[in-house]
Amino acid sequence: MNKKWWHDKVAYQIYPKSFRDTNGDGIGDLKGVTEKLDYLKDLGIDIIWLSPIYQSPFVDEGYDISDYYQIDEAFGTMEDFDTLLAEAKKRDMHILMDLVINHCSDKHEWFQKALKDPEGEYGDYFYFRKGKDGNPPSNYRSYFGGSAWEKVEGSDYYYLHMFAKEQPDLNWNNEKLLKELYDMINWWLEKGVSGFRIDAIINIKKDPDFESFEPDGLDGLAWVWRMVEKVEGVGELLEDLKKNTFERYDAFTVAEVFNMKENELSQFIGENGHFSTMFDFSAHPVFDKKKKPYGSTAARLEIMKHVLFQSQLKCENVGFMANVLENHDCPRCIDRYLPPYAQNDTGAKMLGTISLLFRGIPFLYQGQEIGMRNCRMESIDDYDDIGTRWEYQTAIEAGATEEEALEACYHSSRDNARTPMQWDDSPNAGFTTGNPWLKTNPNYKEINVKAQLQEEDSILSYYKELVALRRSPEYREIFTYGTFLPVLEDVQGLLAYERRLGDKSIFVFANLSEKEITVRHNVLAGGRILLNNLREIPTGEDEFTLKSCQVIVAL
Ligand code: TEU
Ligand code: CA
Repeated sequence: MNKKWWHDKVAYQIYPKSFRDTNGDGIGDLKGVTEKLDYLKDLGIDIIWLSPIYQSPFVDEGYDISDYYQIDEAFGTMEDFDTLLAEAKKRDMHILMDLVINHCSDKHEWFQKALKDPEGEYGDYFYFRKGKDGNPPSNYRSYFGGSAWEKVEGSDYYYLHMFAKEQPDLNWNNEKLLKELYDMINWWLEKGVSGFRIDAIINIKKDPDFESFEPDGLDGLAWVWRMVEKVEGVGELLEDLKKNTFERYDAFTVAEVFNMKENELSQFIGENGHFSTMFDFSAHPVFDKKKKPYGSTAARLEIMKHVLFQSQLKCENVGFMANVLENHDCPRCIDRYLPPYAQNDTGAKMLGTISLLFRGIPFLYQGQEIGMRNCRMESIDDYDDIGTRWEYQTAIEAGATEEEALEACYHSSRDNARTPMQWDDSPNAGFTTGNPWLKTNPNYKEINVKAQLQEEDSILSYYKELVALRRSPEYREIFTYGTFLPVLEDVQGLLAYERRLGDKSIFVFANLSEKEITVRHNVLAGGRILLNNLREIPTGEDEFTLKSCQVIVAL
């Protein structure tokens, strides 16, 4: 395998709106990101992915872009961005932009022109179709609920939006549009960004017939991803995209891909893949609480183990996946993945260790390193997220009480990850001196960066050690290029694996269960423990004991 500059890097996602506000308007900004670069450097971060900072009406928090060449004024200016780039470079850190090119904002100039003349030049940048017998062209339900077709007032046309109606889908069959997108991407690469996180990219290929599907809900609609799963040929579009942009700059790309077809992995990642890497979301459905068959959270953890192992093995000879526990679309990982007995510092450290030492590119999400938690909101008005609002409304319409609907949001809302970053115990967690755009989690007095920097046993101190171990000159190679081998996979409640390179091996043993576990393995016979999330030190020649949620890394 040819070595690439990004193979051994550790990445961190920033959600700029909630990271650090420097001018008191309650909205995080680019100056705030620059201010915290040293903090991130100290944590061991090499690559920073910024969620969208382009000009946007913020219907979907920046994932609706109205000008790809402008920084939204809420975040600052292009000069602020250039400063951030330069300061990052000085520290040998890389910046990734978020590339949202499946759709743009309805306020984008292209769409404004298209609306005036759906049959004209710009109309073909989008998908305008005539309705059928007074109904939309097909029965697709958008990702955020409701029809994926929006009627153009005063005409027979509808336009396609797989996400919100303010996010019209771009027509990737239009060569002129592609040229505009490629030029834009290259413009950012010329500027010095190291690559992109690529949003919702699997959706760019449409079935031109827009066939309806058997309804899968009482609304008579079918999820639009049914079309994505069925249609062929996304690969050609992705290759063309890569050849005309990323490849020319040796850029790093990490794709957000749901609904990939079986056996296509080698086309997506690896030496000749469309992307450098893509997020490993294989454990996602296991924690979807609506999917009952998986049972209790403890049972789900056990299933997660097998699913993630499968995924590790599948990509072994193909390429690198990007390992994530959190992002801006998910609840916090402690609340989401861990059973009540593990929802504590020990459990958080265990999860982090498992994820960061897997083979692949680790991605941390802001606040994960201090164990930030889901946030309770008083009413639906405290929520901002468009997806949450729809879920709440649907629950109410289905007969849930307000309390029940809010409880569901508390567990699943994307806003759980979007509350302000907790820097210290001053008002609003040191995020802003003004009114934060989204409520600050009241637990910031206990959970914040400042306190954890001072505390040797904190989650943050542990993450620093963990990242340092992964990046250390001694072990960097093995954690990057070592193969992944499951260890004692059939032992219930134990998650263990080996990373092996040449004649060197490192083992990770984690006790997922509530009870102590005796591990029949001789790693500690003459072996050495490199990392341990508890003070209790396991010993034993042929076997050793791990407390509940204890994890050790041993050599
Ligand atoms: O997410 C794509 C996507 O499929 C999500 O909508 C996902 O289904 C949902 O968040 C699960 O809760 C990306 C971005 O990450 C997301 O923030 C955007 O809203 C979306 O694209 C549209 O750009
Ligand atoms: Ca601000």
